[in-house]
Amino acid sequence: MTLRLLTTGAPQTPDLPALLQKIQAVFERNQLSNHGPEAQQLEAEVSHWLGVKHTIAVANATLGLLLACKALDLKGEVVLPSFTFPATAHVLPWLNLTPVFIDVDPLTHNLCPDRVAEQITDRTAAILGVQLWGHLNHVQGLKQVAERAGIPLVMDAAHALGCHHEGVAAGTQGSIEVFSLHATKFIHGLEGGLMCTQDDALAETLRALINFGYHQGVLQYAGLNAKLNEVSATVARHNLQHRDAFIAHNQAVYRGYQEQIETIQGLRLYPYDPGSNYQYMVLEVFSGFGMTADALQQALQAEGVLSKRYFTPLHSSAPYVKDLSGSKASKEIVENALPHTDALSQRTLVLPGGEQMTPEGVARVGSLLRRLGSR
Ligand code: T4K
Repeated sequence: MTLRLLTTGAPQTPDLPALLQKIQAVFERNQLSNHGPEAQQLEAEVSHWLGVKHTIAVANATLGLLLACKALDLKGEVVLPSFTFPATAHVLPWLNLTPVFIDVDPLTHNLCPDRVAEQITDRTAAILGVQLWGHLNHVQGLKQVAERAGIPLVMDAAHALGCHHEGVAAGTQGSIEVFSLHATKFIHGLEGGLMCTQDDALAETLRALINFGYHQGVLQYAGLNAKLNEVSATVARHNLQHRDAFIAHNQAVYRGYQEQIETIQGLRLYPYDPGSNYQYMVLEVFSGFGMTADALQQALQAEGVLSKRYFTPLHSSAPYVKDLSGSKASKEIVENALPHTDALSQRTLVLPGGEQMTPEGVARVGSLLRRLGSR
């Protein structure tokens, strides 16, 4: 019997025949881009769902973050975590902004507001927080730190669509928050992103920046082309209709993994809050397991289970060590490693999740982990 390949990041697109009909209608309408009806509907639906005043669809979250920093006209340093996907940081050098990488909390994998407050100086232009794995508990704290310092809070909410904490939804707290609609995400539009803000003026600027800088037909900024096309918007709207089923399924897969993993020495499953979308099945591999995360990834791959290792510590990665040489931030990076970031990047592995995972699939991964751990 051939076993099915299980892959981290497998896209979820239910009810394909219905989706294909909707895509056909896009081509029949003959408006394929330039803020067409699908993009407009997507924005309205997301704003209504999250309770945020403005949602602006964008070509991907990386461009969304870049344009968020541009719209806020930031100058100087930006405080951000080192343990994140490179896109979070990569937008900064494009705008001549200097990243100040700080360590994350080893339990939540996210920024700790008190540590962020310690790093704020008169050069700090903004806080660039991340809702890594859809974790939101630190957002109110970050917002308070930003308000006290009189600087904006940009949230990289790439992982956090549909997540909420104590009644507050992701997308509603930062000056601008940016979600990803990449193929691997909870809700995807092949590629895509969403920029959310409660601020009318920022929303207008963002709308101009994604459209070459045209504001009400007048060229006002050196903008980009970062519009979301109509097919991507259609796919995202289609998937959005299935969001409750996605979350329920993700939750069931997560609980299945919990049962499988709780008795295995040296493994920890990332603890989710109930308001999460439960998208990522994040495993931490400690020395008690008897195998490193790298070795475990290879052993799983040999059995047809494709996991992903996240994240490269950005503070010591080539673009930033080189770009910052000579600056104060760079010296701190060399002199003080970020111990939690370094340790997490050594031990974190994301297991397959999403609609491909049946209870049998979860049991298969669980029994592999038990067998590999007891070697
Ligand atoms: N901020 C954060 C915190 C992020 O995590 C991300 C992206 C961003 C910002 C930027 O968002 P976008 O600009 O992308 O909207 C993947 C995704 O490409 C990336 O979007 C995502 N985060 C990141 C966490 O994961 P990679 O390079 O690690 O994985 P990739 O693209 O090789 O895909 C992972 C696995 O998924 C593959 O091994 C196979 C499977 N896969 C992937 C695709 C694209 C499929 O089965 N089918 C597919 O079509 O970045």
